[in-house]
Amino acid sequence: RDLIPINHPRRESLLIREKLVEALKDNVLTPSGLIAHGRGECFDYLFGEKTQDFAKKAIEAASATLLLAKNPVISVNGNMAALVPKELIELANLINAKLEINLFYRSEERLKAIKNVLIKNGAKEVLGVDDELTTIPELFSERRKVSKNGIFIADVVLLALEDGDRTEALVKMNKKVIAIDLNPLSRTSKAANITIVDNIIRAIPLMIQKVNELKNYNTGQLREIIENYDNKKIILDSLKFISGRFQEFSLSL
Ligand code: PTJ
Repeated sequence: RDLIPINHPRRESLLIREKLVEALKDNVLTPSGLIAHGRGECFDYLFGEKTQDFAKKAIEAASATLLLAKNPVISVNGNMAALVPKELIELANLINAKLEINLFYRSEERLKAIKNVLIKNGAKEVLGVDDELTTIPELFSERRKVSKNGIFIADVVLLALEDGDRTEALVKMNKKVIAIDLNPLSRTSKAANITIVDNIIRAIPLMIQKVNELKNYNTGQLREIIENYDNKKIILDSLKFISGRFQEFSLSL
Protein backbone atom coordinates (compact mmCIF):
# COMPACT_ATOMS: atom_id res chain seq x y z
CA ARG A 1 0.00 0.00 0.00
CA ASP A 2 2.81 2.40 0.96
CA LEU A 3 4.47 1.73 -2.39
CA ILE A 4 1.54 3.21 -4.35
CA PRO A 5 2.07 7.00 -4.76
CA ILE A 6 -0.84 9.17 -3.54
CA ASN A 7 -1.06 10.90 -6.93
CA HIS A 8 -0.79 7.73 -9.03
CA PRO A 9 -3.49 7.99 -11.76
CA ARG A 10 -4.52 4.38 -11.15
CA ARG A 11 -4.25 4.49 -7.36
CA GLU A 12 -7.86 3.39 -6.71
CA SER A 13 -7.50 0.41 -8.97
CA LEU A 14 -4.16 -0.56 -7.41
CA LEU A 15 -5.63 -0.31 -3.90
CA ILE A 16 -8.39 -2.70 -4.91
CA ARG A 17 -5.73 -5.13 -6.09
CA GLU A 18 -4.05 -4.78 -2.69
CA LYS A 19 -7.34 -5.69 -0.98
CA LEU A 20 -7.55 -8.82 -3.08
CA VAL A 21 -3.97 -9.81 -2.32
CA GLU A 22 -4.74 -9.44 1.41
CA ALA A 23 -7.87 -11.53 0.98
CA LEU A 24 -5.79 -14.19 -0.76
CA LYS A 25 -3.46 -14.34 2.24
CA ASP A 26 -6.50 -14.72 4.53
CA ASN A 27 -7.93 -17.61 2.47
CA VAL A 28 -10.99 -15.57 1.55
CA LEU A 29 -9.99 -15.30 -2.09
CA THR A 30 -9.00 -18.25 -4.26
CA PRO A 31 -5.91 -17.71 -6.49
CA SER A 32 -8.18 -17.84 -9.56
CA GLY A 33 -10.08 -14.92 -8.06
CA LEU A 34 -7.12 -12.71 -8.98
CA ILE A 35 -7.30 -13.86 -12.58
CA ALA A 36 -11.07 -13.33 -12.67
CA HIS A 37 -10.55 -9.81 -11.32
CA GLY A 38 -8.01 -9.07 -14.06
CA ARG A 39 -10.54 -10.01 -16.71
CA GLY A 40 -13.07 -7.76 -15.01
CA GLU A 41 -10.58 -4.86 -14.93
CA CYS A 42 -10.15 -5.12 -18.69
CA PHE A 43 -13.90 -4.75 -19.28
CA ASP A 44 -14.15 -2.03 -16.65
CA TYR A 45 -11.50 -0.05 -18.53
CA LEU A 46 -13.73 -0.17 -21.61
CA PHE A 47 -16.67 1.12 -19.56
CA GLY A 48 -14.56 4.08 -18.38
CA GLU A 49 -14.65 2.60 -14.84
CA LYS A 50 -18.07 4.21 -14.46
CA THR A 51 -21.58 2.82 -14.05
CA GLN A 52 -23.13 3.40 -17.44
CA ASP A 53 -26.84 3.92 -18.21
CA PHE A 54 -27.47 0.29 -19.15
CA ALA A 55 -26.19 -0.79 -15.72
CA LYS A 56 -28.27 1.88 -13.96
CA LYS A 57 -31.42 0.56 -15.67
CA ALA A 58 -30.54 -3.02 -14.67
CA ILE A 59 -29.89 -1.90 -11.09
CA GLU A 60 -33.35 -0.30 -10.98
CA ALA A 61 -35.06 -3.47 -12.26
CA ALA A 62 -32.96 -5.60 -9.88
CA SER A 63 -33.89 -3.43 -6.90
CA ALA A 64 -37.61 -3.62 -7.76
CA THR A 65 -37.31 -7.42 -8.15
CA LEU A 66 -35.57 -7.77 -4.79
CA LEU A 67 -38.20 -5.62 -3.07
CA LEU A 68 -40.98 -7.84 -4.46
CA ALA A 69 -39.18 -11.11 -3.69
CA LYS A 70 -40.61 -13.45 -1.05
CA ASN A 71 -37.38 -15.31 -0.39
CA PRO A 72 -34.36 -13.43 -1.77
CA VAL A 73 -30.84 -14.79 -1.28
CA ILE A 74 -27.49 -13.10 -1.90
CA SER A 75 -24.95 -15.70 -3.01
CA VAL A 76 -21.47 -14.76 -1.76
CA ASN A 77 -18.14 -15.93 -3.17
CA GLY A 78 -14.53 -15.03 -2.39
CA ASN A 79 -14.26 -11.92 -4.56
CA MET A 80 -17.50 -10.47 -3.20
CA ALA A 81 -16.46 -11.09 0.42
CA ALA A 82 -13.06 -9.50 -0.29
CA LEU A 83 -14.38 -6.34 -1.94
CA VAL A 84 -17.85 -5.49 -0.60
CA PRO A 85 -18.57 -7.38 2.66
CA LYS A 86 -20.18 -4.46 4.56
CA GLU A 87 -22.27 -3.41 1.59
CA LEU A 88 -23.59 -6.95 1.02
CA ILE A 89 -24.81 -7.08 4.60
CA GLU A 90 -26.40 -3.64 4.37
CA LEU A 91 -28.24 -4.67 1.20
CA ALA A 92 -29.32 -8.01 2.73
CA ASN A 93 -30.74 -6.20 5.78
CA LEU A 94 -32.63 -3.71 3.62
CA ILE A 95 -34.40 -6.32 1.50
CA ASN A 96 -34.61 -9.00 4.18
CA ALA A 97 -32.42 -11.37 2.18
CA LYS A 98 -30.41 -14.32 3.40
CA LEU A 99 -26.66 -14.43 2.83
CA GLU A 100 -25.32 -17.74 1.56
CA ILE A 101 -21.73 -18.65 0.78
CA ASN A 102 -21.40 -20.58 -2.46
CA LEU A 103 -17.96 -21.29 -3.86
CA PHE A 104 -16.55 -22.72 -7.05
CA TYR A 105 -13.29 -23.57 -5.27
CA ARG A 106 -15.00 -24.85 -2.14
CA SER A 107 -12.95 -25.81 0.91
CA GLU A 108 -13.72 -25.90 4.64
CA GLU A 109 -10.94 -23.41 5.25
CA ARG A 110 -12.32 -20.84 2.82
CA LEU A 111 -15.92 -21.32 3.96
CA LYS A 112 -14.82 -20.53 7.51
CA ALA A 113 -12.67 -17.55 6.48
CA ILE A 114 -15.49 -16.00 4.42
CA LYS A 115 -18.07 -16.64 7.13
CA ASN A 116 -15.76 -14.88 9.61
CA VAL A 117 -15.45 -11.85 7.34
CA LEU A 118 -19.23 -11.61 7.03
CA ILE A 119 -19.82 -12.05 10.77
CA LYS A 120 -17.09 -9.48 11.55
CA ASN A 121 -18.87 -7.03 9.26
CA GLY A 122 -22.19 -7.49 11.06
CA ALA A 123 -23.96 -10.49 9.48
CA LYS A 124 -26.21 -12.32 11.96
CA GLU A 125 -26.76 -15.45 9.91
CA VAL A 126 -24.67 -16.95 7.13
CA LEU A 127 -25.96 -19.98 5.24
CA GLY A 128 -24.06 -22.55 3.17
CA VAL A 129 -21.53 -23.57 5.82
CA ASP A 130 -22.88 -25.43 8.87
CA ASP A 131 -26.53 -25.73 7.91
CA GLU A 132 -28.25 -28.48 5.97
CA LEU A 133 -27.16 -28.62 2.32
CA THR A 134 -28.68 -30.17 -0.76
CA THR A 135 -27.65 -30.21 -4.43
CA ILE A 136 -28.82 -28.38 -7.54
CA PRO A 137 -29.83 -30.89 -10.24
CA GLU A 138 -27.64 -31.29 -13.36
CA LEU A 139 -24.78 -29.31 -11.91
CA PHE A 140 -21.44 -30.98 -11.34
CA SER A 141 -19.20 -28.28 -9.83
CA GLU A 142 -18.90 -27.58 -6.12
CA ARG A 143 -21.36 -24.78 -6.71
CA ARG A 144 -24.11 -27.44 -6.77
CA LYS A 145 -24.04 -27.53 -2.95
CA VAL A 146 -26.68 -25.11 -1.68
CA SER A 147 -28.49 -24.52 1.58
CA LYS A 148 -31.90 -26.17 1.97
CA ASN A 149 -33.13 -23.00 3.65
CA GLY A 150 -31.36 -20.61 1.30
CA ILE A 151 -30.72 -20.80 -2.43
CA PHE A 152 -32.67 -24.07 -2.78
CA ILE A 153 -35.95 -22.42 -1.82
CA ALA A 154 -35.16 -18.87 -2.99
CA ASP A 155 -37.34 -17.14 -5.56
CA VAL A 156 -34.69 -14.50 -6.38
CA VAL A 157 -30.90 -15.01 -6.26
CA LEU A 158 -28.40 -12.17 -6.53
CA LEU A 159 -24.95 -13.35 -7.58
CA ALA A 160 -21.71 -12.01 -9.08
CA LEU A 161 -18.51 -13.30 -10.72
CA GLU A 162 -20.38 -16.50 -11.39
CA ASP A 163 -19.94 -19.35 -13.84
CA GLY A 164 -22.54 -19.92 -16.53
CA ASP A 165 -23.39 -23.48 -15.47
CA ARG A 166 -24.91 -22.53 -12.15
CA THR A 167 -26.72 -19.47 -13.51
CA GLU A 168 -28.33 -21.67 -16.17
CA ALA A 169 -29.20 -24.33 -13.57
CA LEU A 170 -30.81 -21.76 -11.25
CA VAL A 171 -32.86 -20.28 -14.10
CA LYS A 172 -34.00 -23.83 -15.00
CA MET A 173 -35.19 -24.18 -11.39
CA ASN A 174 -37.46 -21.18 -12.10
CA LYS A 175 -35.54 -18.77 -9.93
CA LYS A 176 -35.09 -15.17 -10.98
CA VAL A 177 -31.36 -14.60 -11.27
CA ILE A 178 -29.79 -11.15 -10.95
CA ALA A 179 -26.14 -11.28 -12.05
CA ILE A 180 -23.43 -8.67 -11.68
CA ASP A 181 -20.78 -9.34 -14.31
CA LEU A 182 -18.48 -6.91 -16.12
CA ASN A 183 -18.36 -9.25 -19.10
CA PRO A 184 -21.59 -8.87 -21.11
CA LEU A 185 -20.56 -11.82 -23.30
CA SER A 186 -20.34 -14.38 -20.50
CA ARG A 187 -22.81 -17.25 -20.26
CA THR A 188 -23.91 -15.89 -16.88
CA SER A 189 -24.69 -12.51 -18.44
CA LYS A 190 -26.72 -14.16 -21.19
CA ALA A 191 -28.56 -16.62 -18.94
CA ALA A 192 -29.50 -14.24 -16.10
CA ASN A 193 -32.92 -12.58 -15.96
CA ILE A 194 -31.33 -9.26 -15.02
CA THR A 195 -27.71 -8.58 -15.96
CA ILE A 196 -25.91 -5.72 -14.28
CA VAL A 197 -22.84 -5.05 -16.43
CA ASP A 198 -20.87 -3.17 -13.81
CA ASN A 199 -18.21 -3.56 -11.13
CA ILE A 200 -19.51 -5.00 -7.82
CA ILE A 201 -17.65 -2.18 -6.10
CA ARG A 202 -20.03 0.36 -7.64
CA ALA A 203 -23.09 -1.80 -8.30
CA ILE A 204 -23.77 -2.99 -4.74
CA PRO A 205 -23.67 0.55 -3.19
CA LEU A 206 -25.90 1.79 -6.03
CA MET A 207 -28.37 -1.02 -5.34
CA ILE A 208 -28.49 0.05 -1.68
CA GLN A 209 -29.31 3.60 -2.83
CA LYS A 210 -31.95 2.40 -5.32
CA VAL A 211 -33.65 0.05 -2.85
CA ASN A 212 -33.89 2.93 -0.37
CA GLU A 213 -35.47 5.06 -3.07
CA LEU A 214 -37.92 2.39 -4.29
CA LYS A 215 -38.97 1.04 -0.92
CA ASN A 216 -41.80 3.57 -0.76
CA TYR A 217 -43.20 2.48 -4.13
CA ASN A 218 -46.30 0.30 -4.14
CA THR A 219 -46.41 -3.20 -5.66
CA GLY A 220 -47.99 -1.92 -8.89
CA GLN A 221 -45.24 0.66 -9.42
CA LEU A 222 -42.51 -1.92 -8.76
CA ARG A 223 -44.15 -4.39 -11.16
CA GLU A 224 -44.29 -1.70 -13.84
CA ILE A 225 -40.52 -1.15 -13.59
CA ILE A 226 -39.94 -4.90 -14.05
CA GLU A 227 -42.43 -5.21 -16.94
CA ASN A 228 -40.76 -2.35 -18.83
CA TYR A 229 -37.31 -3.87 -18.43
CA ASP A 230 -35.73 -5.71 -21.38
CA ASN A 231 -32.53 -7.57 -20.45
CA LYS A 232 -31.58 -8.38 -24.05
CA LYS A 233 -31.67 -4.68 -24.91
CA ILE A 234 -29.51 -3.88 -21.88
CA ILE A 235 -26.84 -6.39 -22.97
CA LEU A 236 -26.98 -5.04 -26.53
CA ASP A 237 -26.57 -1.48 -25.20
CA SER A 238 -23.46 -2.54 -23.26
CA LEU A 239 -21.99 -4.12 -26.41
CA LYS A 240 -22.76 -0.97 -28.44
CA PHE A 241 -21.05 1.06 -25.75
CA ILE A 242 -17.90 -1.09 -26.03
CA SER A 243 -17.76 -0.78 -29.82
CA GLY A 244 -18.23 2.98 -29.49
CA ARG A 245 -15.29 3.10 -27.10
CA PHE A 246 -13.08 1.28 -29.62
CA GLN A 247 -14.03 3.82 -32.27
CA GLU A 248 -13.29 6.67 -29.87
CA PHE A 249 -9.89 5.17 -29.04
CA SER A 250 -8.97 4.67 -32.68
CA LEU A 251 -9.94 8.25 -33.56
CA SER A 252 -7.77 9.58 -30.76
CA LEU A 253 -4.58 8.01 -32.19
O1 PTJ B 1 -14.67 -17.71 -4.69
P1 PTJ B 1 -14.95 -18.84 -5.64
O2 PTJ B 1 -14.25 -20.12 -5.23
O3 PTJ B 1 -16.42 -19.08 -5.84
O4 PTJ B 1 -14.34 -18.48 -7.08
C1 PTJ B 1 -14.77 -17.33 -7.71
C2 PTJ B 1 -14.19 -17.12 -9.13
C3 PTJ B 1 -14.39 -15.64 -9.46
C4 PTJ B 1 -12.72 -17.46 -9.15
C5 PTJ B 1 -14.93 -18.01 -10.13
O5 PTJ B 1 -16.31 -17.79 -10.03
C6 PTJ B 1 -14.49 -17.76 -11.56
O6 PTJ B 1 -13.57 -18.39 -12.05
O7 PTJ B 1 -15.17 -16.81 -12.22
P2 PTJ B 1 -14.97 -16.48 -13.80
O8 PTJ B 1 -15.51 -17.63 -14.60
O9 PTJ B 1 -13.58 -16.03 -14.05
O10 PTJ B 1 -15.95 -15.28 -14.00
C7 PTJ B 1 -15.77 -14.07 -13.39
C8 PTJ B 1 -16.55 -13.01 -14.18
O11 PTJ B 1 -16.69 -11.87 -13.34
C9 PTJ B 1 -15.80 -12.54 -15.44
O12 PTJ B 1 -16.75 -12.40 -16.49
C10 PTJ B 1 -15.25 -11.14 -15.07
O13 PTJ B 1 -15.25 -10.26 -16.16
C11 PTJ B 1 -16.25 -10.68 -14.01
N1 PTJ B 1 -15.68 -9.81 -12.98
C12 PTJ B 1 -14.42 -9.80 -12.48
N2 PTJ B 1 -14.27 -8.87 -11.53
C13 PTJ B 1 -15.48 -8.27 -11.40
C14 PTJ B 1 -16.39 -8.87 -12.31
N3 PTJ B 1 -17.67 -8.49 -12.42
C15 PTJ B 1 -18.09 -7.49 -11.60
N4 PTJ B 1 -17.28 -6.88 -10.69
C16 PTJ B 1 -15.99 -7.24 -10.56
N5 PTJ B 1 -15.22 -6.63 -9.65
